[in-house]
Amino acid sequence: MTNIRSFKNRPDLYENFKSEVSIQSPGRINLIGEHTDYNGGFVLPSAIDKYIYMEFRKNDTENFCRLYSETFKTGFEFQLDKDFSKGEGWENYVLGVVDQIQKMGKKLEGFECIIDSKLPVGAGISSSAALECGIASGLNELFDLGLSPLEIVKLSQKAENEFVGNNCGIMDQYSSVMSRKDHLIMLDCDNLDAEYIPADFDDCKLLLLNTNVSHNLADSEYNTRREECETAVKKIQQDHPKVTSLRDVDFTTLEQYKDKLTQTIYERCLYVLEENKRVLKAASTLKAGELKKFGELMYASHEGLQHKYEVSCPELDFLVDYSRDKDFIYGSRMMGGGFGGCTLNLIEKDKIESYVKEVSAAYFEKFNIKLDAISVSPHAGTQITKTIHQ
Ligand code: GAF
Repeated sequence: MTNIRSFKNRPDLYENFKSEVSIQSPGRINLIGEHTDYNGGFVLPSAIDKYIYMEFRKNDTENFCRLYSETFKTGFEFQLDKDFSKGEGWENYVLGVVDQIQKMGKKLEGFECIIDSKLPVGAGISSSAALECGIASGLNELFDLGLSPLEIVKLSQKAENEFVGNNCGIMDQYSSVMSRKDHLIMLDCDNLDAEYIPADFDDCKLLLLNTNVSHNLADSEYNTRREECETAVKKIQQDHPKVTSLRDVDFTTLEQYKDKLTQTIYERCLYVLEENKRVLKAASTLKAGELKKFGELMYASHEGLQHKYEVSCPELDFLVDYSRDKDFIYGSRMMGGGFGGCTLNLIEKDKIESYVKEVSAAYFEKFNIKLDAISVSPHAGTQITKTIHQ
């Protein structure tokens, strides 16, 4: 028997809600360092000023929980004391987090939650991590669970790996929770050392162009890429037992294994090694204010993702190619897992309006799909905006 009952269209739940804890949980951007997190490598992300808003309250029951998404007009109910079966879509991100919290031995009671998301789904700005981390942060506050921010990050990632079944790395959850306003996080995903770099883009801004496509091979191909990298690590480990991830492999060693790996797996690894090098370089160009050099690294990252890692798609490639001869765009690349979602563009502020008009028309003519433009800035991670503990 399933423990979950889904329902639709209950605006009354939203209208009469007396909240005890309010959370805003942000999406994220990643300037460079894609598919490196689960390889123990480097990333350069930040939360953005676009959020999922959540309201929580206790309901004086031991086990009854009810959540409603004002955005999707769908909701579901479940019991804490029963085994969780899987739900549909967004329900699983919530259930996965509740499951992890209970597995940590933390005591929850019945609660209700209303969700209002301003993050587009499938755009590669990690609405799923925002939902997981927001639920974990809200329950932490409501029930005084004593979870640290890093515990929230880790349990949310675990929820996605173990309950949802996406073998994601830690970047999205880390940036959703740990970001600081106007800073990028130079994160070493091997040991979680983080350096906060001021995000000073001078006359430029970060512009997301949402392809509004999300090809359905994204999840399966993501897990395949991860397996390909792990296959290479296992091979190399036979002679080098200290190697635990591609982070421990240098270019010379990889070359020695070229004939022992398939051409595809070799290319995947080469991309990861090159991307890690690019992230380190990108961080130093940013600190030196060399934005044009930074932009070149973004283009190089896209090339690698397109040809060696093969996670791009025609819509993303079109947008990156379209920007190439525009001297007011310093860099452009696909962002996130790939196969759809957004490109991230470093563009001169005063050219944004006219460029968006031009590229939207060209994109529509080519694919018959509307392009969405979202201007973003690095912002703080998950915030508690109201709490019973104040
Ligand atoms: C997705 C994953 F969730 C991240 O962990 C990361 O691997 C990213 O794709 C690619 O860089 O957003």
